[in-house]
Amino acid sequence: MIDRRLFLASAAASTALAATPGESRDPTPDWQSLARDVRAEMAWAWAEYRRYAWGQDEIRPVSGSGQSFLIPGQTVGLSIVEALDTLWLMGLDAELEDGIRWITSSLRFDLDGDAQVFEATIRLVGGLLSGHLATGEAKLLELAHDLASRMMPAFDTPTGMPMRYVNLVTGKARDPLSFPAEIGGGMGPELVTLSTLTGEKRFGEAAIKAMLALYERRSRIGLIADTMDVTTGAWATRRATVGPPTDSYFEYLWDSWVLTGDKRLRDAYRTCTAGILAHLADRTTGDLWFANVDFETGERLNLRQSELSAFYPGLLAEGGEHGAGMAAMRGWVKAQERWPVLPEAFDPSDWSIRAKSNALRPELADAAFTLWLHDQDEQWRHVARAHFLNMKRFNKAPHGYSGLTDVTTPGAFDDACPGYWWSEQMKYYWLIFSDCPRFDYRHNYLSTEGNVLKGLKRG
Ligand code: DMJ
Repeated sequence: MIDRRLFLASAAASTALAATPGESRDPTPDWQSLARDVRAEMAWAWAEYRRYAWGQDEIRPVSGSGQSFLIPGQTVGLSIVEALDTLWLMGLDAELEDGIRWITSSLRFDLDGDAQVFEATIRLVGGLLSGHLATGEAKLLELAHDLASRMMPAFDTPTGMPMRYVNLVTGKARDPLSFPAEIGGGMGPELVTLSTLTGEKRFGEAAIKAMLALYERRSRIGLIADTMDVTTGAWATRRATVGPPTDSYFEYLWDSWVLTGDKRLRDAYRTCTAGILAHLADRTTGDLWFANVDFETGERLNLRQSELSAFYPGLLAEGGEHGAGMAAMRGWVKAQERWPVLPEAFDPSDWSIRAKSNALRPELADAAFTLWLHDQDEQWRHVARAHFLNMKRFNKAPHGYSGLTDVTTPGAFDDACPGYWWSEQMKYYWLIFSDCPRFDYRHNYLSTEGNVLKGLKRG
């Protein structure tokens, strides 16, 4: 039974930022008008990016300039690539054409620099693939194939788990000390999809091998730690968490099973989830949170939460643990009532803030969207609506949307709009409010970066 009081659960606001008043509690919002508002904000932000940072990885929305993100000193138009399928879903077709023109004329990957394999895969390979699936533009697939091919040498390790960085010209890989999200969480769905579209199995096979190699190194109680040497396969730390730097690993076990039907991945997901529910689940506050624990003994370390863990309730529901997902979301909704823009880290035992910035994060909107896809309960739309209205109120800077250096101080912008903003929350808001005719709400797949790799309805 769904607890409809969840959304209304209140926690006293303890910060200078107060939730958007009055209208955020409207019981019967006009979803279509909200969707139009989301689209208008996307179009406005795109125009600002077009004017002040065109072709740069990211806009600096306060100073009205651009900056590189993926490869120091180089730019790959990251924001354009990340925006492609969102623009298409919103029907911002002129903007989309403009972006594709830039990509086909200017984007290349023969760049002599070290790319972080995880980020380049989820953002660029994934963005190009979803852009290709949305538009049919062959050049986007060609570029995704070129970039992934340049990164494959990273997988050439004794364990099959990838190094963190690889030079896109020489193929020289570096940094063997890596994390579950980057080893197994950042490749599966993108590389599997690339294999499907190109017929070249090597991409998906490498990703799945890496995911399973990590899983084989789990502890007796079914947990993984958070740092590993990919050349030796030895753990370098003992902390088990559902937050970073492990988070997407669990997501991609499940997703890759759904995309490939490979039962080894499903079983691995189930074993990991059982270990998490048995040893990390914590109800001491009255809500369901997931603690950080020792991966071999299960001994509790602390209850500190990263904002990035807010995706987890959605994954639990997707993976068959709907009740646990609902329960876990309750705490996050309380956190949003307390801090309209969530801090990067906090401790729900005493609601103390442990890191007061917020890098314009999408995870709570992600979970609301995933839960809504799963059960169509209106309360998730309300959670997404509050997230959107709070973002509009507190993150809107002169030339776009910005992260915050301090969520308790109005106007404390960090002058950065991460690429994922174009691919994630704007898409989640749009899809949850708009009843978009270009999206298949029943059969779809969105990657960890929000790229739609299944469910785009063309023509
Ligand atoms: C995004 O790049 C992806 O959602 C990733 O899985 C985690 N972090 C960011 C957004 O916060």
